[in-house]
Amino acid sequence: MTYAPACGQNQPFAADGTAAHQLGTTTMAFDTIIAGGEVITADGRKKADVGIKDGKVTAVKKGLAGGNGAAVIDAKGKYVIPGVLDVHVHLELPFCGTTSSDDFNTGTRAAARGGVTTVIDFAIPYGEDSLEDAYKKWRAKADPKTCIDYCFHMAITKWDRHGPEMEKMVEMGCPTFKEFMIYESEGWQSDDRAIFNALEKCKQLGGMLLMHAESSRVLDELIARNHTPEKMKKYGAQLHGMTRPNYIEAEAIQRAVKWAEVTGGRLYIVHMSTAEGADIIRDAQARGVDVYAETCAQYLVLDDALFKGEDGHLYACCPQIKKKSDQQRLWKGLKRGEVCVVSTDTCSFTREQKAMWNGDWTKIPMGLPGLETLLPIVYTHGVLAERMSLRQMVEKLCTNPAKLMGLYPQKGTIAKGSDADITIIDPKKKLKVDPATMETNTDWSPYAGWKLAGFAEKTLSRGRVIVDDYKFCGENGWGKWLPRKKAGKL
Ligand code: DUC
Ligand code: ZN
Ligand code: ZN
Repeated sequence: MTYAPACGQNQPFAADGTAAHQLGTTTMAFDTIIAGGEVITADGRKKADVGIKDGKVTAVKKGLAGGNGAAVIDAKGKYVIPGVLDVHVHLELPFCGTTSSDDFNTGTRAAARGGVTTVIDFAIPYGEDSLEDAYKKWRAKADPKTCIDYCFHMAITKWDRHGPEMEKMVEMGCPTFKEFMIYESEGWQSDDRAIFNALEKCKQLGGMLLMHAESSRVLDELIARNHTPEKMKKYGAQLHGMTRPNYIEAEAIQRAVKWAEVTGGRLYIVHMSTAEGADIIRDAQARGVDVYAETCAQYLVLDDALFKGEDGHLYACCPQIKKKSDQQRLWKGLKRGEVCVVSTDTCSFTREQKAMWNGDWTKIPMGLPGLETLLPIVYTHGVLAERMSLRQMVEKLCTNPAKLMGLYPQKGTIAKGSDADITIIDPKKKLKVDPATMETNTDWSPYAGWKLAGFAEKTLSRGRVIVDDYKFCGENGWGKWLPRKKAGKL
């Protein structure tokens, strides 16, 4: 018997997620078999079937037989890849005087449609909040709504208050921390003392420090020099790029790398956007510094000419999109390895929210939607454009993020014992990006009108089909909190 489970049908699950065979008396070897596809992992590619039981992968080999009611998904001619991990998202984030428009529901529906099966958000303490307060607030926002598995990095915004809590947070399942070198006005900024101390502590605890690296004092000076009515009239949103030359990121990365080098603490540079940054990371890794770098899809395919357009302000994110030469260097870094993860920094705002800028670039809510288009962009502009192999794509989107964030091999691969988080893509089928038909809660997309291959034809989360025929069919609250023990290494 061969059939593909359709949206809301043939799902071997009861409403509470219990597998059907646990409810009835029939014993099945598998709940679901993904048959006849090409399975791609970071180790290579092979034609194989994938057998799934109780939400776990239990076999990866040719010729798995169905029977006893196992659902069979026909994957002939398709790529079967591990579900993508987007380890850098901001859902429902109070930021820039508003709140990002994708919440844990719309954001994770969009994620599923883009083949993403795990997200890691950032729990950020506000006011006098402790890390534990932030953790509880973020759990309260996420738990009822999230459609795929998830966890948080803990943002340290006041070293003296939050540093002593780091050990407890690791015990509570959060071994990755974040510091921001900018955002003084949001109350999030960390100075060198906080960075040095947090890296030392990460070393003791088996944790990792994620760093938003931009050099704040010089950045503030450049903003102040340009913040005049004449300049704003003349340059509009271009000032966003003009006030953040590449050295703003490069100097900050250099400094953070130095503190990692002398403390031995593991450092992960988030959303690296510059060629200079990639050079610094490569040199540091060659010296043996325990440092990793991610970039985001937008830095690989968009460039700062966009700020000149009428809608230029929509593209403001932080750090801002740079030049084509930076894109080329980041692609090269991905191929060679000094850039090891692609994420999105999803922080969506609607046109109405972006309009808050009213001609002043310092008031633009900064961020872009991205979860729904991450895999299609990396597949289309990376693999199909021959900038990386399929195997490398899986490494950067699935395996490396799972390893570094302490989720491997539960996530990030297709192997016996791993969660059955699986994305099936048709190698050739292209869809046109159209905000009107997307799950993401924005009325625009940086990629509107682009034709992209690599959208999820099907997405499975712990064995359950949550996207079928490119449409979301999961449910709110299906996503599980993922406690972790330690950060990992590559
Ligand atoms: N950058 C953004 O563009 N948005 C959210 C936070 C950040 O660092
Ligand atoms: Zn950031
Ligand atoms: Zn971010």
